[in-house]
Amino acid sequence: MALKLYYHPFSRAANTVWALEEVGCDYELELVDFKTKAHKTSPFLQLNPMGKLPTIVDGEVTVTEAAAIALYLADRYAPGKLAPATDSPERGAYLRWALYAPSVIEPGCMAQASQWTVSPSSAGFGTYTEMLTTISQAISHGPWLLGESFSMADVIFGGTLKYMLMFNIIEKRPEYEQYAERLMTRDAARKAEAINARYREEQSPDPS
Ligand SMILES: N[C@@H](CCC(=O)N[C@@H](CS)C(=O)NCC(=O)O)C(=O)O
Repeated sequence: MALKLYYHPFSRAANTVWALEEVGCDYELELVDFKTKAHKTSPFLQLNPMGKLPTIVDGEVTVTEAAAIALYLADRYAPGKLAPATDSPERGAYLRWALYAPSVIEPGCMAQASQWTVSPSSAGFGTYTEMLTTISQAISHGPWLLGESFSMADVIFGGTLKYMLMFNIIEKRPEYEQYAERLMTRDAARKAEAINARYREEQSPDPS
């Protein structure tokens, strides 16, 4: 049975399509109807009690959380190619930047956009300025986060950065935009974009 991605084109699952195209495994998309709130009722809630996308089911394995899904796909279907081996010296940087996206970039941008007042020493995402500088440094050794080797960390970190740029919720630094353009030179990124664009023509964003 092919891996199933619970999907909506106006969701983080769009980036998971890119991750799937990168690893090249067989998969099918299960379009979740946001209008009827299918993701907030059973049976979907049994897969993901958060009622959120993306969620994948791969045989007996269910994985939620966009970054975890992408890391799972790389380890399972492209080890040593899109995921450095566990004993590789690149493994630390790989995990660092892959997890920096959901743990710092996402909440850091959200905090900035929503004017949250939090103590930067207590909040794990620090200050907005520190985050911007760290992103600039991470992509400065390029073309990719691990230098010459493209990895799933670029799909996770880069996909998050592209989203923040697209929705104007992060400063548009030239190096960010150049990195986002480089990401779109990947065949898998372009193929995913074509799939997502096709679905977007037929669907509207989450009405809530
Ligand atoms: N932490 C989750 C966030 C998932 C998430 O918030 N997904 C949104 C779409 S981008 C969603 O499913 N929203 C529907 C809802 O909560 O009603 C992840 O990284 O996968």
